[in-house]
Amino acid sequence: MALILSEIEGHLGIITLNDPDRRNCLSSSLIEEMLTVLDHFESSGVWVIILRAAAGGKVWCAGHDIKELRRPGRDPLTSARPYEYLLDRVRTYPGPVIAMVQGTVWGGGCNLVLCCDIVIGTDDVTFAMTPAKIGVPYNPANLVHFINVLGLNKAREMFFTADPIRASEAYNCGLLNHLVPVTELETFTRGMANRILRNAPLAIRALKEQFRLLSKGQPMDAETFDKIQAVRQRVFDSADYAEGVQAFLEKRRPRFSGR
Ligand code: YXS
Repeated sequence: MALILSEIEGHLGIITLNDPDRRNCLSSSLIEEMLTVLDHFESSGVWVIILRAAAGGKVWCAGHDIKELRRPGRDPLTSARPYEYLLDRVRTYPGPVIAMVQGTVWGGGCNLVLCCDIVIGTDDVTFAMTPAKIGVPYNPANLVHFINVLGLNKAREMFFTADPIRASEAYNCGLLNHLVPVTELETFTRGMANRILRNAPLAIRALKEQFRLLSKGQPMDAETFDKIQAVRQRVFDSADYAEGVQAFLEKRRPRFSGR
């Protein structure tokens, strides 16, 4: 079964996450399929994309495939990983990507949503950032997006508590552009995609690239980069990171020791 479904309607492309058994977690095979679809969309003249999950699932995306996370002692979030490449592909796709979300969104799934240009969700949607729950050393390149969108304090709360943010909260802090009833989600999202499609694609492409470049973090000096890497390495070398992953595999609560 395909983990990603795709359709093209004129200049509109639709991508559907379709691995409900594994709660649409971002396995390397799902990512590979999605990258293939994005390449196909680009070469087929798709100007606007809607990214959604197959109807009926309670989980929109369960985040990284925890079973594929690199073992302790290795950075689990290096930029060479296919996941980082996917985020970059979504951010730099030459046209807006609209996330159409319902249900729960976890960890790397939240980051994927944040990389989209517009986010439309229903009132049952929740977003949870989970690295602290698993013991993962989050990386600065991705943290910047959360700070940009949520603001520093809300981002801190979301990461420190790992509590899910409800739809109304996500709307109030700007993570969701629109909050719509579930029965109107598809019509509303398609309506917006069609309004964008009536506008000049080259102008929109240039706008998207400018928004991306203007919202990047400040350049980082070598000393700051080294300090951040050292802080993160302490985490991925830790017994707690090993415990976080092991607890997920054993379907139990992790017992963190701070070592
Ligand atoms: O037991 P089987 O083989 O059927 O598989 C189960 C789960 O193991 C699998 N699954 C996952 N496998 C790998 N990675 C995942 N993230 C993942 N999530 C789920 O799917 C099968 C069904 O899961 P189950 O029985 O737990 O479903 P449920 O409906 O009772 O609960 C759904 C969830 C989403 C609440 C639950 O599966 C869950 O808590 N998943 C993990 C959510 C999470 O913590 N995601 C963050 C992943 S780590 C990440 O994204 C970054 C590293 S970070 O955190 O830094 O951003």
